[in-house]
Amino acid sequence: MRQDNEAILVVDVQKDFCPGGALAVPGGDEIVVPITALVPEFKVRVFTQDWHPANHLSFASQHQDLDPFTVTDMPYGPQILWPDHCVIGSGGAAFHGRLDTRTADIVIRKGFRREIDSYSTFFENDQSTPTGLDGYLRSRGVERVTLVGLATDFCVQYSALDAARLGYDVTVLEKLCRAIDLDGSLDAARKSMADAGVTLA
Ligand code: VGL
Ligand code: ZN
Repeated sequence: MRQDNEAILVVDVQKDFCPGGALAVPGGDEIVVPITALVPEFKVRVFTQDWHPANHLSFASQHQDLDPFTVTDMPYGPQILWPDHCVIGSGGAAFHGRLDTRTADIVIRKGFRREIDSYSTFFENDQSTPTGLDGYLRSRGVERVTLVGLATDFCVQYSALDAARLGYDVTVLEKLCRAIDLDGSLDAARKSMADAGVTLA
């Protein structure tokens, strides 16, 4: 059993990020059963869910003449455009069927504002709109967080960087994460996380 001040963050283990889903991460389903086995070791358990309205502006379908996996400018900076995914209430937005969600203390949803994408589970991509997770963890006395889930180079990375910036002691369990790896984004993510003092285990 882990200490009282340690939390596990299970990031976006949803059907759309697993093989067969709308934004499938290679091997995404391989981590589900081991994550389910690991969660009960922690006293504080947070699951997150990417949760977008059907007209979300991170979807290429909302931009004329732009294809998925290209980049556009949003008021808060460059934004990669994605295939439609994790649409609120859709089957693809559901957690993977082999993830035991009964063990979650809280589920944090993010990306539900049409105009702002959210990779981090702490702040949306404008880097100022909070999800409430920091307040939740602080009020439960959490000082150390362990991250697992999807995708290593997007939601896991940005969550880990924000957690480090907020003063948590952060570990990413790479074996229980999988990456999208667009144009070297996995290597870049590993370097950014290491530079920020995140432990890659
Ligand atoms: C994610 C791309 C778009 C993720 C979410 O969970 O890593 N990636 N939305
Ligand atoms: Zn998304």
